[in-house]
Amino acid sequence: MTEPKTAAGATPDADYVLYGFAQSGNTYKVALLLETVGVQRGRKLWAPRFVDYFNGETHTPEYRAINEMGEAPVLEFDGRRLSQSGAILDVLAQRLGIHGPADDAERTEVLRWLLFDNHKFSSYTATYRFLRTFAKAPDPAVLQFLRQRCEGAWSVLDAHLSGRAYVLGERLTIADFSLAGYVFFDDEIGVHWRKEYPHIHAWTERLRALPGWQHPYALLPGHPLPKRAG
Ligand SMILES: N[C@@H](CCC(=O)N[C@@H](CS)C(=O)NCC(=O)O)C(=O)O
Repeated sequence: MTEPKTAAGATPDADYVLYGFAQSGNTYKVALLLETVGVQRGRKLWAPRFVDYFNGETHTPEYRAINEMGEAPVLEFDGRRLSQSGAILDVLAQRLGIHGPADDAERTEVLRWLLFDNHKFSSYTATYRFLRTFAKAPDPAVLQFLRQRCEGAWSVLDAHLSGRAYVLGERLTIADFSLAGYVFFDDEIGVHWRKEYPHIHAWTERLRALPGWQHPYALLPGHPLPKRAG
């Protein structure tokens, strides 16, 4: 395994090295879990390794050797590298013994929400927010299509959270961390959770109250955007 290139200030002996960047809500899902569990346990569990996505790093052969899927996040631990935030959250819940499902029924429920998140909630929200915030001249028709898909997914979660503190009920699980990837970029998405999706708003407030909670731009390296190469 090649030596990880850690960002400035990273702890080289951290248990987990997280490849990612501040604008990546998919990276944030994992960072937020590691940070809040670390604060709860009084120990820093992870160090970031900055991925220069906006200068094309995920397309380089070197990065494809790290993750054949060419994506962030990647979690490095015990000499292995794992991609896909849902798989990473599942492994972390098992290894850290926290935020995982308590029985088979909960395991199925967690999986159901991780799949919904990856297929619809985070994926549409991320794509829409990317075009709206970072693309030079987004096609208005594409933006409108994606906005509708987002609103459908946001409505599903909002209805589900009515009368529930967290996705599985009263207990915080990895399903919450997964769905929380992009929700704190509300200004960049152009959504007013409190007015339009009050149950999502209340849930984001609960997450914000977790000891160790930080906004993705504070928790991960790369904000503000690095200069474009060339
Ligand atoms: N389903 C994946 C999505 C990961 C993903 O789309 N990552 C973005 C950054 S947020 C990425 O690295 N994209 C690289 C590319 O598309 O070239 C996960 O949950 O980890």
